[in-house]
Amino acid sequence: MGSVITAFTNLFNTKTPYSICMIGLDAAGKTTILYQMKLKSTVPTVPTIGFNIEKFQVNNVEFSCWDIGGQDKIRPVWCKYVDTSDGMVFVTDIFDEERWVEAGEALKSILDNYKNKPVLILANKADDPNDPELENRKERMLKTFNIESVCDFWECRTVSGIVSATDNNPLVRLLPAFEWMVDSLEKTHSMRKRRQDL
Ligand SMILES: Nc1nc2c(ncn2[C@@H]2O[C@H](COP(=O)(O)OP(=O)(O)OP(=O)(O)O)[C@@H](O)[C@H]2O)c(=O)[nH]1
Ligand SMILES: [Mg+2]
Repeated sequence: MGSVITAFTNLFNTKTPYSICMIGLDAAGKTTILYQMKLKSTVPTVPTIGFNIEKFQVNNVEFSCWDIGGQDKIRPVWCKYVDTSDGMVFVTDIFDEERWVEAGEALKSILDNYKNKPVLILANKADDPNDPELENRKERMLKTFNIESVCDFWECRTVSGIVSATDNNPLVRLLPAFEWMVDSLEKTHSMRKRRQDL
């Protein structure tokens, strides 16, 4: 009975869904994160040829999340999905240093036409939250991306999409990252509304 009441309460408390788009190089971990958020478990994945779309909730806010394949032949269609989304999540492998330049260029090519919308960078595969080198690695990655020069509405969090020996609950870091997206979308939404009301 309790769970029926909770489900009913959640139904009426759910706010307008936001559409977000998750992009990033192939094998960065986008699909893994999508299903971790939706199913709260680690699922086996295959490379995404095209896209997946799923809904999940963060604090009663519903996200409709597009997960677009990252192989180079699919990247030209990213902008089509990004343009119609309220916010963008860029997933990158924090340990694949050899591909940071490629990832940064792919991100920049999208940001050229993407203004005033929040960008959440998930530095993924940071499986050990206590790794003392993580922050330094993140800073070096962002420096390679040269993010400051191309975007002023962004946040970067180190996360892991999987349950591992060093992280038995990836949602502990994933949830606050998506909460940043919720807050940012609500801010931009109310700013836009205020401008329309003027
Ligand atoms: N160690 C570790 N492996 C991960 C993590 N996230 C994903 N993986 C693994 O990385 C591989 C690629 O993950 P996917 O989620 O399919 O990557 P993707 O970004 O969706 O790739 P495309 O669909 O090709 O664009 C899989 O073997 C995952 O199990 C993580 O946080 N840590
Ligand atoms: Mg995928």
